[in-house]
Parts: sequence; structure tokens; C-alpha cells
Amino acid sequence: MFEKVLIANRGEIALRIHRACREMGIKTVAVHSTADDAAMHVRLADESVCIGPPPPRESYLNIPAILSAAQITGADAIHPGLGFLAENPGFAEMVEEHGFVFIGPSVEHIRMMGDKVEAKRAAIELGIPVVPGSTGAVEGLEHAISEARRIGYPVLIKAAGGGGGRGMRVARDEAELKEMLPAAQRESAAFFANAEVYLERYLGHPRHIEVQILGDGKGGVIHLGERDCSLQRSHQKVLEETPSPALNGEQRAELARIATNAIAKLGYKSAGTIEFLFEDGKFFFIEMNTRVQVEHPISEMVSGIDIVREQIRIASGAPLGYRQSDVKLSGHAIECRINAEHPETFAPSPGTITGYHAPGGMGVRVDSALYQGYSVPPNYDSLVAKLIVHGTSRNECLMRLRRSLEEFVITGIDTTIPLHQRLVEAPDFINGAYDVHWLGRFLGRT
Ligand code: MV4
Repeated sequence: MFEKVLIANRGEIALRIHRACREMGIKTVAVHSTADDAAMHVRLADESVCIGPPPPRESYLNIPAILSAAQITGADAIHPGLGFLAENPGFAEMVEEHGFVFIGPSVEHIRMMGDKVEAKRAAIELGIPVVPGSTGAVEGLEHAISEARRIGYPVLIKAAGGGGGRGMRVARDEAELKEMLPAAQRESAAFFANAEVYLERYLGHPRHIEVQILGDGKGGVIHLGERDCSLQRSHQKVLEETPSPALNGEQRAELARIATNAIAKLGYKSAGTIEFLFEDGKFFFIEMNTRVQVEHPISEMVSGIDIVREQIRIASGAPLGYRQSDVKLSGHAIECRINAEHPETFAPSPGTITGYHAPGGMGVRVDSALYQGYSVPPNYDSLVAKLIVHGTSRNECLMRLRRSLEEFVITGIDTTIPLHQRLVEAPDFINGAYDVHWLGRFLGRT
């Protein structure tokens, strides 16, 4: 096992990784920008190294500075967390070239899944159902038109280098496709340094359902059930739950079978998430994420398995500590993402925390790097806390969530806690009757 791990991240996820290391007897190295001198991830780590000024380009994305920090402190391995360099295959490659272990999947798998056209090709090969669409990228307008005729309108134009909803356009007919395609290609080239776009049949009312998997690259593969992440605003997830209220037992089993078969065939190593759209009883692959995700704690709450610990164990060469028959998924879990934003306008709200009290009690977990007196810097993602609640049933989970939101006190900045309080009272949410467009309408009409 590793003796020392460098955590190439900040905020709650850096803390999350630190906690897993501590429990395993591994020493930690924090890296931080000058905006994060007083950050909790720096305070808790065994050692810390300042890697640059506040802009991410110059610190948390500064590969030479991070590798130097690992060298100076004598770290064995680097955990990238999420965001920043987590899905940058060039970073993973350099980490390994410099003699450190990258705590994550192989460079090849990160690269494959980062290119959405390549990922879809791989998914088809692995027997995963995909959205009907163009075979690979569209070459030009003529090709796009013939492919769209075959697929049927409306079609969605997606960027091969995109993901997470960036650079998507819906074309309802040929005229719209002609008008949108050049703009989509230009925008893709500018945003993602990859002009390739592809077409898919547009699904009008899907849910976003993803499967958490773990593989050890030695034949060991397990899944930890699915997460329903349909509650999103501008492609940002707001609240996630497991199991999905939309699936019956048969659909759930089918999804798990698709995901685990694919991961076994791929020989995938580390934690990963396969994302699907679910509409009219059918699953369609959209993307695979090769990192630990923000919402991973809800899967931990229902399974009792520490996903980050398994990532570290697998990276050290150990086989997966569980077989599927050891995995017992029980009860229901929900995560509320609490952002430093105004709950109605979503204006960013950095500033000093004048008061902080986190909820506790049975079935309640808070992952946050906040403390009283801390100043939330304006330079980074606005996620400041995750409230994760478990109950034996969805109803118990909801009751516990309501009282936990009531207990949570964060003063000095605006947060999205009041938004969550409204959301958990909405009849459609209580009934589990929502798709990916529901939250936008809910927020729009209030
Ligand atoms: C789609 C779609 C409808 N049809 N693909 C947006 C994020 C990216 N991961 C995939 N996205 C979508 N792809 C087809 N063929 C609708 C969306 C979509 C969406 C998906 C998941 C969660 C929220 C969403 C919000 C709007 C659109």
C-alpha cells in the first residue's frame, strides 16, 4: 500500500480523499493556490505545498507544479479528485512517466471516454444500447442531411469533444440542420479544440440515470446500483437519489447487467460511472465518466462501500475487496448540492462564513470544507457542501432530509439551502415524477 498520497484538488472532495487515506494509514499531501492558504483541505493534510496563484490554470491545473510538489514531498501516488485534471489523459500519462501511481483508470480508458464519438463507438462494441444516431462524426452538410433523414427529426447535434451538455443544438427539420451545423462545428472547434460533431435522435423527455461501477482490471467488477440525476439546472446537477424512483426491479437488473458486462469486457480499472438517458422504458448510453463523481456518497450510503478507498486499493494493485454477492444495497439515499449562490437568481455568493452549523443524527452525512470564519474565494466552483441523507425507505429519507435542511445553518453568504427546502415539498418531486426538464420549469414558474 502507498505511504503517502498527493491530493491534486481542493474543497470537499480533497477532504473526502484525505479521510479515506487517513483511515487507511496513508499520509496526505495537500496542494493549494494562494487563495486557499486557510482552506480546510490544507489544514487537515499532513503536509501542504503552494502551487500557484488563484486562477486554476496557474495552480490546480498547473501540471509541472503538481508533479514538483509530489517529488519534493516524496509522494507515491496522486489522486486527482474530480474536475480540474481528473479526466485529462495527458496528466495521467505524465504522473506515471514521473514514477508516481495515478489513482484512477488507465490513460487509454480516460482518452477513449473523453472523445464522445470514440466512447459511443466503444459502447456499441461492448453491447451497450446507444441513442440512434450518425455512425461517427458527420463529415459535411451532405452527410449530415442523409444521416438525419435516416435517424428522423428532431436530431440533436453534439460535439465530440463536448460532454455535460455543452455545445448541443436541436434541429427540428432539414432547414434548421443546414443553418445550425456550420455554427455547431465552428463552436466545437473553438471550445473543445475538436470540430467534430455527431447527430443523435433527440429524446424529448428523458431521465438521466447513471450506474456506479468499480473494476480492478483483473476480472473483478461490481456495480453499486444506479443514481437518478435528472434534477439539473443548466446542466448542473442539483439533487441526486438512489435508487431511481422511475425504475422497476426488472429495469434495474437490466441496467446493472448492461453496465457490469461492459466494464468486465473493457477490463476497466478504478471507479467509473456509465450515464444513460431513460425514456419510455428504454436505456440509451450517453457518456462514461472515468472519475469519482460529486454524487458518489449516495451510492456509499446504500452500499456501505467506501468508493474512494476502493479506488486507492485498486491503484495499489490489490484486487477488488468485494464480489457482487457481497454488495447489499439497502434503503434510499438523497444528496442535496449546496452552492454559494443566491437561491433564486443563482448569482455567485463568495464571502466570509459568519456562522456554520451542520446537521447530524441518524442517517445524515455532510461533506463540506466550510468552517466558521472561512472565506469562500470567488475563483472556483460554487459547491460548498453536500448534504447526504439515508433512510430505510424513500419516505423516511425525505422526512430526514427535510429536518436536516432545517437544521443546516450557513450565514454570511447566500446558499441554495432554501431552494432545496422548496424542492422537497414539491408534489412532483415527492412522487418521483420528474424528467431532465422538470426543474427548469419548476424554477421558471416561481
Ligand atoms: C440528449 C438529450 C436528448 N436526446 N441526447 C445533456 C447533457 C449530456 N450529457 C447529454 N444531454 C442530453 N442529451 C439525446 N439524444 C437531452 C440531454 C439533456 C439532458 C441530459 C441529462 C441531464 C439533463 C439534461 C438537460 C437537457 C438536455
